[in-house]
Amino acid sequence: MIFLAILPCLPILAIATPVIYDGRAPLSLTDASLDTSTGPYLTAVKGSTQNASHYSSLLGDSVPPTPLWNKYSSPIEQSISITIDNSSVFVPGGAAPQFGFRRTEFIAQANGSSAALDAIMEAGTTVFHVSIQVDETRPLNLDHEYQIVFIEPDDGTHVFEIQIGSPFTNPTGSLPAQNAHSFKVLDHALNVLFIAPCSPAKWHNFAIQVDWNNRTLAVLYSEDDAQLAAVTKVLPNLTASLGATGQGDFHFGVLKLPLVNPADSSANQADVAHFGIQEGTTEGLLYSGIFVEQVTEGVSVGNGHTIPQIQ
Ligand SMILES: *[C@@H]1O[C@H](CO)[C@@H](O)[C@H](O)[C@H]1NC(C)=O
Ligand SMILES: *[C@@H]1O[C@H](CO)[C@@H](O)[C@H](O)[C@H]1NC(C)=O
Ligand SMILES: *[C@@H]1O[C@H](CO)[C@@H](O)[C@H](O)[C@H]1NC(C)=O
Ligand SMILES: *[C@@H]1O[C@H](CO)[C@@H](O)[C@H](O)[C@H]1NC(C)=O
Ligand SMILES: CC(=O)N[C@H]1CO[C@H](CO)[C@@H](O)[C@@H]1O
Repeated sequence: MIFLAILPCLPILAIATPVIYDGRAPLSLTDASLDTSTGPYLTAVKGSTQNASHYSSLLGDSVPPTPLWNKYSSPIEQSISITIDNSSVFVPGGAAPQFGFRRTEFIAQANGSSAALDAIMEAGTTVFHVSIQVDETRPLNLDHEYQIVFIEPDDGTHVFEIQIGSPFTNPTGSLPAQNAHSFKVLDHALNVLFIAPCSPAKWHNFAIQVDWNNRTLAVLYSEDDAQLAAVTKVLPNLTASLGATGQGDFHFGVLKLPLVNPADSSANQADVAHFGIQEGTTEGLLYSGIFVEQVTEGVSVGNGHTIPQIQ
């Protein structure tokens, strides 16, 4: 009896809400599966001259994933390293190489299709979970804008976005911009909803609750093993489109915008995808804790706990 009395209260490890997409890299996933886009990620958005495993890798037990979903048991996932270098020039099918950007992004997919997943993941009210840690061996240059998590419908807008660095401006403003060193969560109209200082060696845990019918957003946040808590109210996001037009691929990774090149024509200076200054350095971020859930049974906040949908 005494034994029972002193046992700690063990939390329930299962996530209660239906998980629609689980992007927590299984321990069995290998870099070879990244090359072939086998598994939870489509890895096509990268430099055209190298395989995906040149730009991204699975970290096994070398960098523990966010403790939020991995604290009370052996990790259920491995962290992912996503990097860019000067060869990270994406060539969209049939279009001009994007010499203005450097980018490596993973896209959520299920059964080899992102579109089929989008239709399920982007209906009703769903919550997008992602944890981010800086890669201290490959620091970002925060004079640039980095778009690191977003949902992109066909019109190229973002339903929401997580950004770090100095927002691109033409002409270039004073650098680094205010809050360049913080993560920013933006709505579809690019209003900043939430700012989180970026600290080394910490997991920054974000969750974005999206109501796809009423077009609202709410943001939850925590660091390391602290439970997620709402950091905004439910906010309107009415510039986003309704229905299939408003659905798009769920991206995470490193998309680095250029700085304006004073030597370019004014038309080219405004063409961020194809022109501008890039240093060509190797830079990266670490990801874990990626999944999408329905809110029918609440929002998972970590350590086995859920809270009701943010109202
Ligand atoms: C990409 O991977 C394939 C299959 O392993 C290999 O044959 C090819 O040489 C690799 N390409 C580069 C650029 O390393
Ligand atoms: C980076 O790549 C661009 C485009 O291919 C090239 O013009 C530039 O010289 C390269 N920069 C470095 C530092 O290698
Ligand atoms: C993927 O396939 C499984 C097994 O057939 C199915 O249960 C699941 O709904 C599919 N997911 C999507 C997004 O199509
Ligand atoms: C969504 O909007 C409908 C009416 O447009 C309203 O009845 C409902 O309460 C709203 N739901 C939320 C979660 O705001
Ligand atoms: C936070 C916020 O209110 N964001 C925007 C959501 O969409 C509407 C469009 O109607 C904007 O006016 C809001 O600023």
